[in-house]
Amino acid sequence: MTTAADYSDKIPNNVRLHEDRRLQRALESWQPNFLSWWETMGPALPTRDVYLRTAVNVGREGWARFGFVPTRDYRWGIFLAERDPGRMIAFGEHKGEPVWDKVPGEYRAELQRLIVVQGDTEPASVEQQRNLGATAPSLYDLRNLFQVNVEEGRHLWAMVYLLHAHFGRDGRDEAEELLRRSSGSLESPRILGAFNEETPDWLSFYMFTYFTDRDGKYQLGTLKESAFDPLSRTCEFMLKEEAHHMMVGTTGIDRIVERTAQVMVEKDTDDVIGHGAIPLNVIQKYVNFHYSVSLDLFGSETSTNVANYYTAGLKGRWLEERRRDDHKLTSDSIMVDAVAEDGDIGQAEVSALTGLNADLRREYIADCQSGVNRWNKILQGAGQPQRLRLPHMAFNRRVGAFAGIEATPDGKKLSTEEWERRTGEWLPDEVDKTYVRSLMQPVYERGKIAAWMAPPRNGINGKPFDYDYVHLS
Ligand code: BYC
Repeated sequence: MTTAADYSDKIPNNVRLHEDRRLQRALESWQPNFLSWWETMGPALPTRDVYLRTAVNVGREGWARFGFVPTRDYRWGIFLAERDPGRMIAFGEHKGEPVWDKVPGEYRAELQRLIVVQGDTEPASVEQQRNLGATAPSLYDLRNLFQVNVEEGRHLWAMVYLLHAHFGRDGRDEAEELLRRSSGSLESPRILGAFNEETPDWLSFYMFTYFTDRDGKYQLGTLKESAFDPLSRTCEFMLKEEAHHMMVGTTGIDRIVERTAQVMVEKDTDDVIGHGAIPLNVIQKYVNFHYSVSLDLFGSETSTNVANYYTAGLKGRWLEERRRDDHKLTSDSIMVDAVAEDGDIGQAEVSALTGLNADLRREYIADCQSGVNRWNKILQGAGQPQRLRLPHMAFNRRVGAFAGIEATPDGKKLSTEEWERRTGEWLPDEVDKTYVRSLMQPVYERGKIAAWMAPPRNGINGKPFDYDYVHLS
């Protein structure tokens, strides 16, 4: 049994922090730095309070409570899912051995690296979304933005806890670095590409929560399999919170497509620009952008890093225990996307271990497709023949097999000159971005919604859409 967090503690937690004074003090000395980062890099819109979910426990029943909280007083806790005392390593060369409560010396550097990369994305997304409150389409959406932001803040705490508790001096230094790097900075950018892109408008926000947060779901899913049990338990609990972020992205795009389709029907035109909605071709360009930069987050098609992580037991596969193989993969192979010597886009056979990034990316792509199918059903329901789609794997890639070539969304290779001339056909250009930004006018009136988006079907925690989810100051 785990205990509920005590919210009278400086750092609410279910890890018995009070039993380790040194660790508690170290985290308490990181806390003011986190809070000053939150003040300067977190949500810029001043609010009195927001109707938020706060994690209080990790059990099946009642793991969170809802209530109005001033965001500056939000309490970021440390939560690990319950320990399974009989848990065994499920894959790699240590398969069948008991999981580790401590970091084995030989894997220290790799584990630290994985935790730092994961940790780096969390504050990055908060930074990217900092100014969105100024243009929220409704109080409901504004509240969801803040919910996502505070939980990403908590996920940073989750990784910082691991760094402080298990990686000594190096871990503490890395925890400071996580607050020092910043999204889009020239001198010290965030580690992964997608986390240095801008999220300047709400269409981008929903695309980000759909495509980029979904990479989070898959990466956390593989770290949940880790032989390092504290990492596994942390990720298991993070995934619980992550489900809401997925919902925000999926239904956010649903509602934009729904509104666009509605206007197309009402006005009997594809050209919805004059009517305040977002045209389907612009939505498609945003899909193309966010999907392709998120594909890059999976690393290269062939990677010795990922093979080493797997063999050592540090990072598994998505739903590892459901795979029907030996969970070692030493003699297996897998087909991955590749560019042939003649420059053609094709496939190559590689060892299953080095192809694990491609394996995970494949799971991710299938999941992304399910959203596109939903949006197309909305179009179909409105009697519209147009369809959205995911661009080809090779489109707009900067990491992996296709980093060196350019291709159309259909996967046809292009020369660099042609790519440069035609990218505006496939990726948002200045005209698209300016139009989308022009729609971003705040709607802070209870029960009202911006004209470019349909209202949600349900509110939060049983409350109606027209609830006063946010009190502005
Ligand atoms: N940008 O061997 P390779 C989330 C680097 S999102 C820049 O192909 P590997 C969230 C790579 O680090 C989930 N650099 O890749 C979402 C390596 O550098 P080193 C975040 C990149 O190592 C929304 C070199 O290129 N979690 O949680 O097999 C809101 C060769 O790479 C990129 C994780 O990613 C890139 N896109 O796999 C909030 C899990 N890609 O080491 C949160 C932890 C690769 O040679 N991370 N590089 O200096 C990992 O598992 C792996 O580090 C990666 C890369 C999957 C990212």
